[in-house]
Amino acid sequence: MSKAYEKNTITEDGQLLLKKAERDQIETVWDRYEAQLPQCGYCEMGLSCRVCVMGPCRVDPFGEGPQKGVCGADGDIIVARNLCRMIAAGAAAHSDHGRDLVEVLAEVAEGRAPGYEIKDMEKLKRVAAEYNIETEGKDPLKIAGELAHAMQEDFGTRKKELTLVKTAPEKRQELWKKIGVMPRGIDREISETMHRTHMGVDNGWQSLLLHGIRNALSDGWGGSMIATEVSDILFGTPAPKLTAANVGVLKEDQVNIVVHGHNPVVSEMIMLACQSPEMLKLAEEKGAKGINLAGVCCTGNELLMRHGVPMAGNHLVSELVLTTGAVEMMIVDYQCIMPSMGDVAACYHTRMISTSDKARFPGMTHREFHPDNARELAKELVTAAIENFENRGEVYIPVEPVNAIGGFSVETIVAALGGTPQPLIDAIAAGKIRGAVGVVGCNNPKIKHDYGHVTLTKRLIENDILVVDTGCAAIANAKAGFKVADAIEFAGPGLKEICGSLGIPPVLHMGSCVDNARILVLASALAKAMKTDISDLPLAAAAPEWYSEKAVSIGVYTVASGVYTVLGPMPPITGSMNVVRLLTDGLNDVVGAAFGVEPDPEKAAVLIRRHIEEKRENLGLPF
Ligand code: SF4
Ligand code: MSK
Repeated sequence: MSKAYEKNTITEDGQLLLKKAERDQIETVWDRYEAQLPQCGYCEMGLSCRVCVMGPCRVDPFGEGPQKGVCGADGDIIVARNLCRMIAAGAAAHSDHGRDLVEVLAEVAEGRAPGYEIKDMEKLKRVAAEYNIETEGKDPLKIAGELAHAMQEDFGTRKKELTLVKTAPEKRQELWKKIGVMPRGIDREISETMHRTHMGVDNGWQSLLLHGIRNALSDGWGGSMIATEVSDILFGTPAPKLTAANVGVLKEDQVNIVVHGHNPVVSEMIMLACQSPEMLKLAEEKGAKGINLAGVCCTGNELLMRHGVPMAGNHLVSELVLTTGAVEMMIVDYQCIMPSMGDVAACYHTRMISTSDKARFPGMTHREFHPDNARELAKELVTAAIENFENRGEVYIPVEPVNAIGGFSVETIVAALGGTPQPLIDAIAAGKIRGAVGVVGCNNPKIKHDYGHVTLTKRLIENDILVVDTGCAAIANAKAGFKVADAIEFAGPGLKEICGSLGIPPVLHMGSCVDNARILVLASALAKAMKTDISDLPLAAAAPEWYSEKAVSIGVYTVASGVYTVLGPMPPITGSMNVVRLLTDGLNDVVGAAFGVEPDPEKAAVLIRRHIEEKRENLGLPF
């Protein structure tokens, strides 16, 4: 294998398909990244501002050129404003996704969403109870309608605090109240960030960042949590399922349909259409042995968690999946779908379909999904994919898939532990499990593809640290073979013993990006059981290859929830040492946790292990 391909990705399928892409003259994300180098240093440091048209402005980090923008904003203000706007965009993306699910729930309640139904009645009642909705003897559709309405209220401005915030440990809630970051309406916090960062509004870098925290909390304990809870209600709470990952999940003799994006509202309907006898018969008539549905990114994770649908790849290989020539149709919704996908598909027979009223892409056919037409449209699209099978050219699927187990919701983990988190707490207290870490987030061409996730995860589990993961990190770890029961071989002796006795892998797949809310719920359950706050526990988080604004929001709400979080790529904040010091140290005194930044996963593992041992020592747990 040429060194050039090894430089970009550690995955075998990625390297082989990069070679194929070169042969087919396909431009990839890595080519475009190279073409951008050197990237703008002002922007990298967060020191450029285009908030208004007196600018754009930049502040010279060496102190020689201008130190203030035209309006008088200095480096601290500009960096803080830029970061807050990233948080707002990330929180908006997750929360708008959550809103879409609530709208489907409302339509189901009204009987206007054929094909969708309430799959988890128990969860519907439990979540309704959180919203103080009476459920006893009530028709489930009525409960669903009332819950959808109550959740919609969480998006507005009427309330003093979001409903699901009360599931956080009491000490944490008290702290948020005390420092003034208790999130109110989800839309309100986003809107207030945009207001505060307008020219001439909030010019205190500390007060800006404090509001950034409140905004991010409205995502983690609001929009994202709502997205996860409603997805479980509508499509079922995940339970462990056997699945597989890497491009080898595509099948040469079947119609391959790939779903890409984030929202299960579309992908669930596509899955049902793929399973229908009518479609399977048509596929057979067209010479295919079946219909193979696979995922890319988080809408794939949603299907993997609930149904074991396999994953063809994560963010950075989304273009490469198409270079197999084996994909009859890719159906996308929103978020993390590179606008280049249509260009790549045009070189093969692949049909590209966009489905969301809020996301268009060049080179794609737009077929909009709504709750009332989803079932019929899904069938129409699957039919078109089947008909495209005969147009296939050369097919190149160069690897065998790797098996994995997905579907570890909090409910499943607690059930595996015997109905209470106590056995996990006992294992942590005895030192068999030193602590737990959430490895989450994206890929980014600035870090060798999957190297950050896989190396960090490997180092953590071999040191008896349980890993839970989501998003593209979870797909990387599945491809690396960390998600089968036999993967305990990679684990240290204590973790091996515990996971071995429970029959679970040492790396637990907890879902999509919005499902980081599941990790919050788990951390909260541990803290409550130990009668303490999340920040006292031997926990950490990492986003070794993050790229997205959503990841900024996730990182901030995780830290604000009391969890030390190590980022791989440096966020654009180095233009302000005040902001850097606050985020990497000062926040410890404010929320009991802070950020670390370390692009080398070997070193990040050391930082995390040190942190976990320190927390253990503070709790008086054995070394
Ligand atoms: Fe320049 Fe200030 Fe306008 Fe930003 S807000 S572009 S720093 S004048
Ligand atoms: S898809 S946000 S690249 S994890 Fe959720 Fe992956 Fe990051 Fe998108």
